[in-house]
Amino acid sequence: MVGVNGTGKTTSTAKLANLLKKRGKSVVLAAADTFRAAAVEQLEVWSQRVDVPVIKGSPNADPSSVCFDAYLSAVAKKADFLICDTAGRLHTRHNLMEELRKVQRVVGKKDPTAPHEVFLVVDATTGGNALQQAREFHKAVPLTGIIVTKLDGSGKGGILVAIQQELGVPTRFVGTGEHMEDFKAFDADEFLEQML
Ligand SMILES: Nc1nc2c(ncn2[C@@H]2O[C@H](COP(=O)(O)OP(=O)(O)OP(=O)(O)O)[C@@H](O)[C@H]2O)c(=O)[nH]1
Ligand SMILES: [Mg+2]
Repeated sequence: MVGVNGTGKTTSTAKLANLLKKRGKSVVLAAADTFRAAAVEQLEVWSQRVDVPVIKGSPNADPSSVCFDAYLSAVAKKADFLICDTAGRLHTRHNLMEELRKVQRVVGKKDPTAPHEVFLVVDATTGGNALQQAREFHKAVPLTGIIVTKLDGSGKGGILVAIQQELGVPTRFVGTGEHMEDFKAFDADEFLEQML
């Protein structure tokens, strides 16, 4: 999970874990936001609600090492999915975008096909800046999908159309509130109905 600050990465990580678990899949979470002290705790609280294990590192640990350890742990547990919650970062900050590339490289050492998905979490109320975010993140770590959050707010998420058109990155999930169940697979027809 990648994205700028406060878009809903941690919440979406937990919601997605919950969705997968309900479908009978086993999930492990990686607390790769080692930047903010409260971030690990936030993910831990969610993981208890969802009832999935969370792998964390020491404070200020390199996020790529947390993801690497989490990968090994997920494989040892024979988990179906590992979801890594990364720290919010501005798409204009080169060094922070490099950090994401490193996560990808390090996880890729064990499995060159990993990460199998990279989801950019965008806030529906952001408007046109979401396209710029998508461009920059896509350059750093090729995105496989978008999760659009806060569709329960004032934003309608029209920018998703531009992201799909320009970058070919499809929207995969939508967040429609702060609760665990406020999350579902993206439905283009339903989305269009709401836009019009
Ligand atoms: N209304 C609404 N609020 C949401 C949704 N998704 C997340 N939020 C709220 O947005 C705020 C930020 O969510 P987080 O999951 O902490 O966002 P984050 O991207 O992990 O933030 P950083 O790690 O600080 O970058 C929280 O108050 C969430 O409850 C959504 O779909 N709808
Ligand atoms: Mg977070």
